[in-house]
Amino acid sequence: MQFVPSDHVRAAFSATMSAMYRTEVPLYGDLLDIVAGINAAVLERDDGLRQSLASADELDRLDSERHGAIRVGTAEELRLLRRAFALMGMKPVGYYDLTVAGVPVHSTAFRPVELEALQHSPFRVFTSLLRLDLIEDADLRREAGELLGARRIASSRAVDLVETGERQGGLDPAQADEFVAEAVDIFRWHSEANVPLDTYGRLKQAHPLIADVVSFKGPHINHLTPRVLDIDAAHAEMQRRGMEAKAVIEGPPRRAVPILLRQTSFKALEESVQFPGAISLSDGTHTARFGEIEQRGVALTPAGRALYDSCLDEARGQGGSQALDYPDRLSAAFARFPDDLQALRQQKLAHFRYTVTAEGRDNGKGDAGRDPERWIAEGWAEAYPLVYEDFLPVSAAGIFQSNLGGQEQGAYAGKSSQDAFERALGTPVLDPFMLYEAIEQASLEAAAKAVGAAVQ
Ligand code: OOG
Ligand code: NI
Repeated sequence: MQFVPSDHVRAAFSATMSAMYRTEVPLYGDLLDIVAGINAAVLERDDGLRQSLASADELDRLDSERHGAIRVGTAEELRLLRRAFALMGMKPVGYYDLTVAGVPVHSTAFRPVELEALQHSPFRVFTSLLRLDLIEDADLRREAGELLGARRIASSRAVDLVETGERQGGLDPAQADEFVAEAVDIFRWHSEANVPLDTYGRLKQAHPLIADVVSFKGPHINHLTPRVLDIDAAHAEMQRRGMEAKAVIEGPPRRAVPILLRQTSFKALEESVQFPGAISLSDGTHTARFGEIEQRGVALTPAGRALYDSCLDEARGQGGSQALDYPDRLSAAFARFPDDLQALRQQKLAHFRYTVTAEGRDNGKGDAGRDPERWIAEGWAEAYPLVYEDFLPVSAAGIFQSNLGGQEQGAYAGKSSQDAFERALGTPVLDPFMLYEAIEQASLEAAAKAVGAAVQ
């Protein structure tokens, strides 16, 4: 049997989700327009960027690139989604503990991990698991547990198709189409709540996120985020259009060489919800879905990340991140972070991928040495920054908070629990740093061979 490559299933899933979300949240369509306009303008005025994106095979992925975010209630739900995402070539990468920011979840990102897969369709889903154990009120905790235990987020056909895919080692074209439709359905918005209005109120009092997860039939997608090449322009355009954008852009400041990830979002929409009651439906509202735009830069090594964290801490330590002078403080704190490609490479702060030029290939006989800086200086090789494919915990906390209508909350007491998360997931999460390192090393090996470096 001929199976559909998992990269194609993921691309279809990403496109279908985007189409669905566009009808559910029309403002998302506006974000896509903003991003398309800015990306076209940036590529038009910056030919160097266009050429380097084209040579790095990144131009094509740009238009379809996005991430989604969902929140699940139980280990069973998380495991089922892990299996469904696996059929789309997405694996759990990284562990994010949001309890330190007062949000009762911990999370991972399902995403493709290999270079070719990322280039084909870099879709990722930030997936959070509710930590019921952090609900203080024992009765409410039990009630929430029962509600979650009783719901089924996927149709039985969706579960069948996951099992079929696992058994066969893939899905044939008809099965893949049906699987994509069933999988997208899991993340649809349901405007009828699962619980009466007063239960919703009690859950919301415990934490708005608990109400968002427990009160509905499934893990509705709460945002889909396109990738823009100039987030400052996007942020300004959101404000110009009267969208309620966040006060500041999350992440690093604007740089000549963008690093990691910068994000901005508009406030969650107030949506009407019908709550079942003893006698009749009552009307209420809920805020869940919002819009976000992001700019992705180069992935940092552990040393680069440590420097990033220390610069960020410095800026945040001098006063809140919502203060008007924050962008200036942020830029000042990052002055000690090198801001050109060569320095980032030589100081091993960021990850690169090396490809050999035609000249380098011709050279491929003598001993070119093992030093990629020499290959570059001789014109034998080129280095491309590896795109950061993951998320940032401090930024994620800021995004959660601004969209739960909440103020910054104190941390939940203690117990970060990667172990418990991995037990719920049924597998360890992958270490993002190792994935970038593997891509860089593989490219170095291949380049070394091609330029005729001595075999070690
Ligand atoms: C996820 C928030 C985190 C990001 O881009 O950092 C996130 C959520 O609100 O469920 O999406
Ligand atoms: Ni997001």
